[in-house]
Amino acid sequence: MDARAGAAPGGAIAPPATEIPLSADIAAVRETAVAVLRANDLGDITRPSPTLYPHQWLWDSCFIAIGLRHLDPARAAAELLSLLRGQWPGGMIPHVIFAETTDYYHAGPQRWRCDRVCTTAGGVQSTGVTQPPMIAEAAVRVGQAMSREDRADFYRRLAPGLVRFHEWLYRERDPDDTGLVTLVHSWESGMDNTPTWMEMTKPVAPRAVRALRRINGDDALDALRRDSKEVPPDERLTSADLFTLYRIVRELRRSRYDFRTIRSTFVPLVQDVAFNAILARANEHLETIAAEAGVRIPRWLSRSMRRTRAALNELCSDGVYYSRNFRTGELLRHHTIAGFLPLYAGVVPESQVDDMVDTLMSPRYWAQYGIASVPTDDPAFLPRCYWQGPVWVNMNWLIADGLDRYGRTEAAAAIRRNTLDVIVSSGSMYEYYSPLDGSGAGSNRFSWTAALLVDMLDNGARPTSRAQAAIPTTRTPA
Ligand code: 2M8
Repeated sequence: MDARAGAAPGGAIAPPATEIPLSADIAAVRETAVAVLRANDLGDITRPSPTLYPHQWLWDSCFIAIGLRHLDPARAAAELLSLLRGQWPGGMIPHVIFAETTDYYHAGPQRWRCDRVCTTAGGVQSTGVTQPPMIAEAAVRVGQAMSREDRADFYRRLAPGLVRFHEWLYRERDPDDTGLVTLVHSWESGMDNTPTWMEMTKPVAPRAVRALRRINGDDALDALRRDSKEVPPDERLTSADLFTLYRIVRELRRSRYDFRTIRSTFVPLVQDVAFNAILARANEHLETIAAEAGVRIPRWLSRSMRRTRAALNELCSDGVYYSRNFRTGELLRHHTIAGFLPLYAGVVPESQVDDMVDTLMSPRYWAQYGIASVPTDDPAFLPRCYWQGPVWVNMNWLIADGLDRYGRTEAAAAIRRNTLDVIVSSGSMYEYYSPLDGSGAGSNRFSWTAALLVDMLDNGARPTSRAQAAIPTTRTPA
């Protein structure tokens, strides 16, 4: 069942910030956020963080554009249009478009070698997989901040590539017309080491990793990695998991990044619930953008897009949404933040919404600071480890947006307030935060945290006075 009829219309910009003035302290935190965005700006792309992530990431750029629209709508539009530079002739928009920099990234072009094995954008180096299709959402948000003429021009430039991207998603990744697209790597989900994906990847670990695991010697691998130089290793995924992800990239490369070939390899294939929920919402926005730009959506694509909404509900069991193993059809029964994204898509039947909100607001997910990416009582929960427990600002933003459209505006406001509390009391733009004590973890000076803070503040959300009292007097410089 589709609950859209009961949901409030989405996408409208909330009351302008000018209606609710910022206190000096909050204005200073906002300035820190703006400084982070400026420092990470490489011209028409923004890197997620200055050290750990020196290139352009697909969904990062979308969240970044959502914040940048408040500062400079034209620059925000450029951020999204720049994603098309990396679009492959078949339509895929890669998850990372490599910038011209010598800065080290652990999964750089040499790991992918895309232009040696298949036809890529040419002249632009990228990875061979994609990421959650947030572009249409971001484009609509940016469009709302533009004049009618500027928006029409922006949409005309974006729409043809965006339609080709959605065509690619269905043609290449849903060849059986299930309505759900299939992912070939956890990096495509954006939630790299979430327990769902780790369950799928563990069995395909490289032989050496499996041997070391048997003798509890996985730590020996730590010396071989460089991504944990900026961030303590226990805030990242384990070395064993990382080397397994590298192995999967090798296999994808051998398959020339072609789904029909990948299907016949050992690569784990997942119909990821969060990715498909984001796609369902993106499809709605795509229709708006294409109509305004005068670009036609092929009939077959419209049919596929419609199927996604219904198919998402096949992923629900006893009121919980899960990802599904594409090969076996089994639900991957891990409770994680991904299971709440159907609220963002607006596909959760009205009768189920309050139960989901109660779960979200229960101490399992909402400890001191919500919302934990893995429930706090789950054996896999680690409060400061990446996608295995920490609070992520983008997840909170998406869920709050969905709740607004369901008319659960109080719950949405509580999530935003709580998100602002956690950022504001740290005083810095961390990649993620512990749900237990609000301490920042991962990379500091992280762009989407900064951008979404600006977006929430400029749309009128405010932290509590408790958080304002906790603002540290010395902040990490941007
Ligand atoms: C993280 O993922 C990258 C690989 O894509 C990495 O760890 O190197 C994830 O949190 C992902 O969602 C995010 O887009 C990326 C850049 O912020 O970092």
